[in-house]
Amino acid sequence: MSNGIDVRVDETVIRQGDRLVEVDYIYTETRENGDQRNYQITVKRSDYERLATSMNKSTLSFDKFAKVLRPFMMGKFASEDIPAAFGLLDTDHSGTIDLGELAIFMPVIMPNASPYMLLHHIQKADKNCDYKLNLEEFTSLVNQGIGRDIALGRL
Ligand SMILES: [Ca+2]
Repeated sequence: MSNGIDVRVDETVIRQGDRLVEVDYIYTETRENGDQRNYQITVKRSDYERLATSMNKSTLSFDKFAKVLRPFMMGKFASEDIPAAFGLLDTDHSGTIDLGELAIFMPVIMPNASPYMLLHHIQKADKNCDYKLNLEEFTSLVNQGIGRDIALGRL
């Protein structure tokens, strides 16, 4: 997480006409001792749709996926997008996101995300310990940069 680490996020969005074709996030993490690390996450519509079709799992459309991905990847730098992302993940409109709903976002970007790994991350923001996230808890998860940890496969 971000204790003593300065994180910079660069976002690139590529469109053809009004069709979103690729999203790209580059992180530069600078530690207190000056060490720098770079990470990149690139998702192309063509790859996403091919993988999504090949999987026997529920997935989001690429456009919805990109709307959820943005706050996940950018954390507090995309706070204004959190309510819309929450609404897309809360597919049964219960006012909370459970593990199954969160898992719908994961398979293409994080094919190896296990329910245990997701639960581990959810617990960092699940204040009332019901294994679900309400909007306030989801906002806290995103603002803490945990979405980035999940996408990069960190514990
Ligand atoms: Ca729900």
